[in-house]
Amino acid sequence: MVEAFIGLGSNLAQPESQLSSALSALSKLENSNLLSYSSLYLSKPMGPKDQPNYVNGVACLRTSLSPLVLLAALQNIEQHQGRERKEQRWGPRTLDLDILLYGQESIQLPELTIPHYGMKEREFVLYPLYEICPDLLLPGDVALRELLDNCPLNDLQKLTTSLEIQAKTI
Ligand code: ROI
Repeated sequence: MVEAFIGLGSNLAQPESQLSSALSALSKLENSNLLSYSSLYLSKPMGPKDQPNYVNGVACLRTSLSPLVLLAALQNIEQHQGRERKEQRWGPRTLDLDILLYGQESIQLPELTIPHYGMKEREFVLYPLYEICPDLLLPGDVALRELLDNCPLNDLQKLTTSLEIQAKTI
């Protein structure tokens, strides 16, 4: 079993509900336990500015699914929640689920890069991640705290939405 961190994001079709449903789906994933998840955060769009603000969060999953099987499972949840693959690359989306980290593994495949290529500069990933795992070390012994110290908040706001998805207590 490894601990995988998943980034969640949405800026269409009731983003907070999208993330709540996605967390619920993650809690039911085969061969996996949802260990914890962050608060939801409101963030300014990275990329084109003519799109709604995003709601972002991070979840920690303990899983025995391989990285590619986990990726397929996440894509399945995205599709189920109305994600259209033809959406423009940096455009709005109903639900984005990214594998940020998969244990201490570094993976470079055409369809999957871990650690996620943009995560080290994205406030909407680093701050929620810090909330659930402040002592986290990324592959190469990079401290999350260091990355955070170099990452401006960029108007990131923690939302007060209360989520009621059952995470496994360890
Ligand atoms: N911007 C924010 N704030 N949050 C996201 O999740 C997000 N996802 C994306 C792009 C378009 C890069 N911008 C984003 O895919």
